Amino acid sequence: MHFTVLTLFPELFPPFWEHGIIRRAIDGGLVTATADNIRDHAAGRHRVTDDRPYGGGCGMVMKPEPLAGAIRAARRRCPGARTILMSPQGRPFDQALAAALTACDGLILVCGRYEGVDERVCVDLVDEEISIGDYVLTGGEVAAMIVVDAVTRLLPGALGGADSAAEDSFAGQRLEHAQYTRPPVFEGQPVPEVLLSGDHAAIRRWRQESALIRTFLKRRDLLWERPLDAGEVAVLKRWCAEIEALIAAQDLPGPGAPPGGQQGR
Ligand code: 9D3
Repeated sequence: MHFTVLTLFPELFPPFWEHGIIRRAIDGGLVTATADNIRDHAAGRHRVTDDRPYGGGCGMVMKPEPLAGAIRAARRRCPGARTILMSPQGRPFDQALAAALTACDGLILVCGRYEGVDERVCVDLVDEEISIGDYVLTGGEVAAMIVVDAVTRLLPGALGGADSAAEDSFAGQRLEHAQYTRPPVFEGQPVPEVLLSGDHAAIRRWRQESALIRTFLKRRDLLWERPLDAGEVAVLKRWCAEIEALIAAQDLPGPGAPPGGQQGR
């Protein structure tokens, strides 16, 4: 995968891709990454890249010529690349879009600054516009880093075997189960006993339950996006039965006992 970022601030990028998994992907020949300065394609002694908007209004617009020059130069170097404009008007970026982009030969990520980009560049030279979410940034650079980051870790070989990207919880519309490492008790909080038991089937069941209940509490919307599997239905029925028993116990004189004994979670 060849990433080319077109930006007025290319110096932001080397610190980003010279570390961690992206660095390893570059060293391993899986990825190339360059950041080109759009200003290098601007004309005149002052290399101006912005201008006032036709029709008036505050703020500046990115001039089309430097952007077009930068995009065409990047395409000459990587003819198979897809040209993506980072833009608040773009398609919302998500895990499925990240996975789809791994099929590209290269990505040319165009970062806007100022109030926006001359529309004629978008129409002629951009294949797709991507937004990273409904909040306002100062430019597309951080958004481009997010796309490079999410796509790179999905490339076969980028994570190095053990941690398969296919196991990502977001790919399955579930949050991750709770995680623990040593020490066994931290500031009075113990690690759930089952995780120390060595009973791998019980640990798998506990993790599935933890993932499901955390998703129910933190991101209930995800549970409506794909059907529950049989194991998940069984977990919810058990919780449901216990909640109903708890409510029913309130109608009895005195405190009721939980049916399965106290099971802290
Ligand atoms: C006043 C109208 N603004 C649109 C919401 C103008 C404007 C603000 C900020 C135009 C561009 C920008 C800079 N943002 C990006 O370049 C950007 C972005 C974003 O702001 N949010 C989410 N995703 C992205 S991708 C690029």
